[in-house]
Amino acid sequence: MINPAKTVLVTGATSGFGEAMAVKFAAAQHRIIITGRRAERLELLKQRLEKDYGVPVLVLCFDIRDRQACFAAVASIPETFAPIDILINNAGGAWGRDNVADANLDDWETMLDTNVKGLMYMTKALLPQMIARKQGHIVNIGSIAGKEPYENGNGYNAAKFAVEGFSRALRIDLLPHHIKVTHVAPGAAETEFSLVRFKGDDEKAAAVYKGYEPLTAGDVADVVYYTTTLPQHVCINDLTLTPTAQANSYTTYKS
Ligand code: NDP
Ligand code: 8X3
Repeated sequence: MINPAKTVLVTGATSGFGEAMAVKFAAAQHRIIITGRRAERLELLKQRLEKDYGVPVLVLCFDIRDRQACFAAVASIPETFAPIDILINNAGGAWGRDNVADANLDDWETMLDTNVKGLMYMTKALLPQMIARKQGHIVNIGSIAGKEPYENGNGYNAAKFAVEGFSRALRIDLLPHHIKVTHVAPGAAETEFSLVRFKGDDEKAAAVYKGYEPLTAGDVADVVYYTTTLPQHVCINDLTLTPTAQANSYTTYKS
């Protein structure tokens, strides 16, 4: 556990990694701010965290693609949750998996708006308070898709390469402010990710995780949590984690 309790803002907490990270940090007795578009899920998670761990939980329901909404949400955070110590930019996903010739431009825009621009808006909105305190930690969830491109990954590859590029640039610019920046690049993890990517096609989504043991959202949450527990003078800049069966974004050993 990190002492004393901190405030952790997790974007995209209505499912998958974000939900698991909210649980992990709440279990460690931190104040939690959870965001996403699905209000009912956020409310249920808030009730669960408050009941199970007795920590204060704030819900901010908004679309991360909306620049004004991001800044308004951050401005609405009450004193009891300020300042934010850890920002976990997790909201995102893939939409479509088509050859570049057939790829849908709306999918590309959704991926760039969500994974990249939303992450940049949230970072910009929260930076002033971190800079004022010369303290803070920003964890950006990229992907192995941002390390090595793969067939039909095009728009998602571009978005996640941008996440790593922005994270590395942030790390440099924030050095004088003593703010940590950690880029985390997970491999295949079974969440709602593939269901979103294949637009609700259960069979296609399930096939992604057949023949090997994928990561769970809990595995990713454990690793992200670890990156936030190190002494102030230690920063993990870049961390890749994959299932043991997966070597990189295009090589997985399946039985
Ligand atoms: P999920 O689909 O389970 O979760 C995605 C989260 O992002 C949801 O909470 C969703 O909330 C939120 N989100 C999506 N679009 C928006 C939006 N426009 N505004 C606000 N929130 C949004 O997927 P994962 O948990 O797997 O993914 C989390 C992150 O990890 C993503 O950035 C993904 O790219 C990345 N990743 C996933 C991997 C995997 O294999 N699963 C591997 C590597 C990286 P809501 O829909 O309620 O708005
Ligand atoms: C999600 C992992 O390999 O489907 O970022 O791109 S992958």
